[in-house]
Amino acid sequence: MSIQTISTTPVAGQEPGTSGLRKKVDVFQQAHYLENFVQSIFDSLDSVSGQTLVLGGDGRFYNTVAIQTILRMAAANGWGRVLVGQNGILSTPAVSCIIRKYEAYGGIILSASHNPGGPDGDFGIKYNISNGGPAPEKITEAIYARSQVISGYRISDAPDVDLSRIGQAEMDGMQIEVIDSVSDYAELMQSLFDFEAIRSLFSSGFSMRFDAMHAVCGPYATRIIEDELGAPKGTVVNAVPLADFGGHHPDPNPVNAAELIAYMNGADAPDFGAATDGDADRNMIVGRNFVVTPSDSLAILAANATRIPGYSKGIAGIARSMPTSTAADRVAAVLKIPCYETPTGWKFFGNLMDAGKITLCGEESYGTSSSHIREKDGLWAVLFWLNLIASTGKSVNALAAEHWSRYGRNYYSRHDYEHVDAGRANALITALREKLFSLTGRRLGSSVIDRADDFSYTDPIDASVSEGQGIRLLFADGSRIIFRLSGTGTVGATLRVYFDRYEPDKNMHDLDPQAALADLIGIAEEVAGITEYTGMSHPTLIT
Ligand code: VG1
Ligand code: CO
Repeated sequence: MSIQTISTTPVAGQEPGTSGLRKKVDVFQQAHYLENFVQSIFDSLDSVSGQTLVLGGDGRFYNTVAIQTILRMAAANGWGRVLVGQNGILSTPAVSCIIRKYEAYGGIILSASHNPGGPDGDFGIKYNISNGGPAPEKITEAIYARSQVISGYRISDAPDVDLSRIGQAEMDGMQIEVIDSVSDYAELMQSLFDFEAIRSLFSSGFSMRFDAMHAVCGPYATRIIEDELGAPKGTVVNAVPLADFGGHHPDPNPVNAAELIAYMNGADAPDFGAATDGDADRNMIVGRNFVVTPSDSLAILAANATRIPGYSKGIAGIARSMPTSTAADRVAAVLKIPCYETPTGWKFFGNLMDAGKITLCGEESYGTSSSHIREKDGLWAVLFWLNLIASTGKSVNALAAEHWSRYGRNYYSRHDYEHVDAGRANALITALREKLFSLTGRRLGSSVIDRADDFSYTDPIDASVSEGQGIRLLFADGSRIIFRLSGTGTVGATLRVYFDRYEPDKNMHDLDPQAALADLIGIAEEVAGITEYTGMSHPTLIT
């Protein structure tokens, strides 16, 4: 076997977005496309010689091909050891867990997360650093810069490695360990939650449906919820990861997980429902006829954290992404702990966790997690809720209602306008940016804009600055409207408009969120001219 250097030329657009590089599968299939990007990752790191890399993906189409290429390139670039999930399968939280546990140098995750898969779907690749978290902007910017000047990549001509069996292999002096995809993660979950209490809950007849959406959480949820916690077989549905996710969009929100929602609204609904996304880092928590918003989920977990063994000593602080509702801020104020507001994307939480400033964090996009790893963690959130239900004896609905009556309710919704012409979407944001000054102090209906700005974040730990993170309209009564463009899409642009309104009055906690937010929704149209810019009179997705 020999190591070759293949000459190549830069490909435009290899710029990682909110969470890695995501493109259509056929883009990744172009000659040298994947190789260029992987070599750019390796070239952007300090010496990788002899280091350990963790490698796995969510099982989507092209996963198995890409894994073999990356193994050959890792060997040719002098990595000492690669820990790869059996059959190339590792969830995003599992990669984070394994990097930390085995003190690896970093990890590569093959996933386009909640984006659809299959030959006509999306593929993606993200690099995680030694703390287990997504590479910070300093590194993603270096990777992109490198990809724009690359002239060659190194690759071995070794044959494919058999990844179907757990065990060891060797490639050009590099050790390859095929590891069980679930064990390390399952062990970590056991160390955080009261498995005994959850087992008793299930043995007393508590019923649940976990929808793995034909994505990577299936094997994890089956092993932990059915095999270890004793939930009846069949509790986890759509449990076998499929290369095209069964043709669905593996995004656990009420629209894309409609089947679960219908089941939870039906006459025979179980006590508890949950779903996770393509790479198992997102989660949706569902009660009977009721969906917990992710922003509320973060706040409720924070308020109840001391009931959970892994957090019994309390939490140091909370962080939420800027568009996420301010529900968690109210809990932090009562607990007298800090609440940080970061730009969208998990990479901004890592520094705060490494410095011990926060324990829990979350995003409105169905992401919640804690400092047990450095990624969002879908199954962790589900186990947290199960532990909470077991220790309080209360239903999801009751836990949420009690939370609102104590802290008030944040009505919250996100409106997405997908597949917008990129030029038009950028023009909308630019026009808003130009109006910021004149918007401050303006009265719209019964609301007054206290402040209008473009969110900028200075990392409290390393002082790095991230600008242009979303247009914020902050109203005098605490309501907020936020506009930003997605950084994970692969076709045109997606405009996201986020609405957040606080309602302290207990008697007003049963409104339909869209009705409760109607005034703000009208103001967003008036201020931004969404219909005119996008050509759409309604959002394509409301969550
Ligand atoms: C979206 C979400 C963001 C999340 C990101 C990755 O990004 O809004 O909160 O961190 O996806 O999630 P954007 O730029 O499209 O709004 V996942 O589950 O794709 O790793
Ligand atoms: Co995801």
